Amino acid sequence: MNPLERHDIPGSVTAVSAKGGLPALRVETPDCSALVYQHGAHVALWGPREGPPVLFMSEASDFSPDKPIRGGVPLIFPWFGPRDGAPGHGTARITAWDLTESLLLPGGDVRLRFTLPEHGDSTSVVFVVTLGATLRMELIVSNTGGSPFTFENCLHTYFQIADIHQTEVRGLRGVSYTDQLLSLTRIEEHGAIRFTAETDRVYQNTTATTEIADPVLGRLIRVRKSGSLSTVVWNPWIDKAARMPDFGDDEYLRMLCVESGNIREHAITLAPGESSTLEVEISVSPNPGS
Ligand code: TA6
Repeated sequence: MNPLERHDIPGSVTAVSAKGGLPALRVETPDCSALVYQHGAHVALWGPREGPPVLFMSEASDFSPDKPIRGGVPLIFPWFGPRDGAPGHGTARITAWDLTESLLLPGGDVRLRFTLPEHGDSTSVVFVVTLGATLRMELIVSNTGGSPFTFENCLHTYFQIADIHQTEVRGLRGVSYTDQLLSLTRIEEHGAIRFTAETDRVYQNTTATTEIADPVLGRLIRVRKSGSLSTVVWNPWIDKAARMPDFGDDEYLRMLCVESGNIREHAITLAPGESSTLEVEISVSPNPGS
């Protein structure tokens, strides 16, 4: 019995046994096709019904209960990055979330609501995803305990592109970043970001909407966010791609992460009873010139 079956909506939402036998929901709306796993409440596929997906998924990704899925939108909580003796990028993305609601909205969009099961701290964590012509995601953390709670969060989104050499990221001009490879801080971005090597940058104190210009696919992917002061831009390039067992050696050519969250100095501290919402909306427009 698929634990998600009771949330089926005929013609729109179908519980399936997806890769690795993991329970997932296949979603079809008038404007999009999507696949959302219970594991990590992970949006693994989203894009227009015709044409290339907007989210990237590695052909080599693991689909097992104790591993993160390499692609789509990993939900990063309650910490970002490595931590001694604990899973990198936190535990939320390797936990099976509870699906509490599936809703067919007027106009045909589908809304899914997941909650993170008991996870050893005094917070409630809810993920709401609305699937349609745009992909809208909200990660809502509430402090249900009696003392302050500090955490990092991030929607670690993998985008599909045609050729990293011809792709650029716009919108971060003037924003300073930390280069994770050089651990240099406060380098100011002077214009559009282009890629010629491994790129791992944490842009801080920015609420900017970013755009990924893909002239080969002739599309502009727009990433609008709220409740976020950090944007991470990452491409593993050749050597790191080769070191990642769940990632094809040449897949760096066809993917790019633009991640939205609150990390490092922008970690969030909630007082008892307080909540915070990280929201990201992804949209795509044709842009032959890009
Ligand atoms: O967001 C960039 C980053 O922190 C990179 O340093 C790289 O490690 C990437 O996340 C992927 O992390 P993962 O734990 O999913 O392999």
